[in-house]
Amino acid sequence: MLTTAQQDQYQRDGYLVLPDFKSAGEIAALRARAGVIVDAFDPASSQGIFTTREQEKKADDYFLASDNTIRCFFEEEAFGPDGQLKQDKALSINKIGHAMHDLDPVFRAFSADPKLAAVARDLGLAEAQVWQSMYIFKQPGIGGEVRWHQDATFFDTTPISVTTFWFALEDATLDNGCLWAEPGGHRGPLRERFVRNGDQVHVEKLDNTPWPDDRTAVPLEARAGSLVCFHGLLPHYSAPNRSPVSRHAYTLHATDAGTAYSAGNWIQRDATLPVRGFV
Ligand SMILES: O=C(O)CCC(=O)C(=O)O
Repeated sequence: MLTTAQQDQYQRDGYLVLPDFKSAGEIAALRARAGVIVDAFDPASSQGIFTTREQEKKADDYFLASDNTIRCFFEEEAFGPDGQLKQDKALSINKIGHAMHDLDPVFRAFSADPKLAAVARDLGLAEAQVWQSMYIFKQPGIGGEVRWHQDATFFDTTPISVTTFWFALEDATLDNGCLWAEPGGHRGPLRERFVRNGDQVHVEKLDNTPWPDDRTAVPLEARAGSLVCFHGLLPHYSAPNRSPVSRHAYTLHATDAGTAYSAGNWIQRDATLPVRGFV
């Protein structure tokens, strides 16, 4: 599936952009399905917002219970001082997560793609296991920043194998908050580990290497339909979206079955919902 040059580029930079990976039809189906999920979402049922300290525990619980379900999360800036949504619900959701790829037939159809399985193999995942899906809206005006991080923080395996598959569902540009990455940064250490113990989570500091300077980061602008693949150790972030245009994206996080998946990872699976691959 990938050329030797593309594989070399991935090894060198820690990421690879594959334009025109998904068709307009596939994207339209996923976007429509996300719209239906948001439509059905009752904001009153959610504490998935972080506005006050007392709400943090509830927000943590709401987040942790989304591991193997489908839940909507608000943008942090979705609410005004009166606690009311500042704009329509459909323009207030930050993301949907985290098991649509297994639980929703439309998301499953998008995610179970032999082409994707072939790319994963070429990137070193001999037997991919897909743990998480996220539909990220990056809403116009209020789309939240995602700070520098490494995805291996959340999906620890020995040896490290997590690989991110990020699909641009709209053009991702400098204006609407495209991804930024540190080329070659995947050769650095894992800085933090996000550890779950029952309904508690904490972040372990593993390494004091500072996050890259924003000035050395490169923007990963991507046309709708592009697939951006990146290594689990690659430091990356995305800026807030202050533009009038949304930046929808869909991501999948996969590890290799031949590695040891940490019991401390926040998403675990059992026989009721076994982890699956791309096909
Ligand atoms: O889409 C974004 O803005 C951030 C996504 C991301 O960091 C990830 O999928 O790991």
